Amino acid sequence: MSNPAPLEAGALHPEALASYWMPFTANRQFKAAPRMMARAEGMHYWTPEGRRILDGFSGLWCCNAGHSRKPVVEAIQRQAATLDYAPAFQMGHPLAFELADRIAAMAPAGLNRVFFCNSGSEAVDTALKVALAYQRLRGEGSRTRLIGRERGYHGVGFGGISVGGMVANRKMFGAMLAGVDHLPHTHSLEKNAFSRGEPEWGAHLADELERLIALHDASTIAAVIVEPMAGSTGVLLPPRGYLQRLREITAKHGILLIFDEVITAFGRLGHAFAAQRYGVTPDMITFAKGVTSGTVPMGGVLVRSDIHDAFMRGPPWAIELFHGYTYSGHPLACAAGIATLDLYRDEGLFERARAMAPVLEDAVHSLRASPHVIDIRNGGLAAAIELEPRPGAPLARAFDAYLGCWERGLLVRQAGEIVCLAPALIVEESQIAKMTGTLREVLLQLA
Ligand code: PXG
Repeated sequence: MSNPAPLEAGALHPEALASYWMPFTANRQFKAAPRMMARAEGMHYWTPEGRRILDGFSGLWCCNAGHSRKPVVEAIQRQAATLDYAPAFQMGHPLAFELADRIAAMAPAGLNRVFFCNSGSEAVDTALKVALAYQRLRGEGSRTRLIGRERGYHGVGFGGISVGGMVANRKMFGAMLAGVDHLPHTHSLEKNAFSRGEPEWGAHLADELERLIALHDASTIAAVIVEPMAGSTGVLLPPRGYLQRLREITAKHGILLIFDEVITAFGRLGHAFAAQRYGVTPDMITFAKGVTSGTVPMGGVLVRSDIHDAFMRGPPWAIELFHGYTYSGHPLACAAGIATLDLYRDEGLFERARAMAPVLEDAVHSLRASPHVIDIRNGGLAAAIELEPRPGAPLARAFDAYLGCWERGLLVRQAGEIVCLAPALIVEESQIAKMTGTLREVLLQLA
């Protein structure tokens, strides 16, 4: 891989730095010492100064096939020059149908209708709306309640933050959706610290759904939404048997089960979908990120065919679902998606993720004796190292670890007091060793 000539550094004047209000960012800290990316290829980024950064986080959990892969780049270029945009409502273009069909073919049996949108947040709001509308169409219109989970992340729309369970994402934004309740999260340092893969303890936490049903009555509950593996909150693997229990309870009470697979779909856990890894089939699956390997924004919802079919009524000219986005099934996203799925298949990347998972597991668990480490968790190509908070300075230690890695040429991600790794599925053993080697060095020097 060639090291490109340094780009012009410092080309931005201070007003340009000020103009952009950055998302989920410490804006003042960033603008005092910007961390910019200029170029990417395979497992690496390059900064404008030409410094090479090993990407330990697939961008933000999304570039699962590695960066700027030629077949994907070329497909996007070709598509932009051929059909830049087609109206998404009352019109189509063939690639959207082809991609939907490809995704349906990879999904668990029965989940074979695909609604497209542009992000994980939109996918979640779409799934919640379909759940409410479906319950109404089948004569269960009193089922308006939605159940999420503590520490869940379902994006930043009002639906997603309502069912989500991360306090900082919720507390500033008023009452949100009415009629939402939450299951308890499944994290227990006491019971499960340093588990390898899915922890032994915690399946009984799914029974809390029975308690919520006893409180609210099943006739008021439309759907339960969970991430099969909670990502943003710092990689919480499902306790063994937990998802099966959720499936049994929801099925028994006529409640839809939605898996939010924005992070877990497309290889992160070594399968097309986490539903397949765990052998549990939900009623809907949300996806985004990896579907285009992060190259063009795209999200979507996989829906059970009979749920979809319940909408197909009324005169033939009637619009069946009053929902959609200008950019649903955007041609560039569809071209990128098809080329990405080809890469996953042709390079056997999901199998590769399964093969590399034990390498990552051993590597991260070797950090157990490093200073400040109070838990290490892993599943597929995702791992988390939880640090003891610095007394009197919450989040500072993990942020320093993040900056220390950046200074040493490694991109990781901070989630609260947790440092996360989620390399692309093309990662090499030596690169995993470099990631944990850098982390070991950084941990040793942390205050
Ligand atoms: N659901 C889940 C499970 C997610 O992880 C979203 C919905 C929202 O997707 P959009 O495309 O609207 O951002 C996500 C996004 C992190 C991190 O560091 C995680 C996400 C996004 C950015 C950073 O863990 N997840």
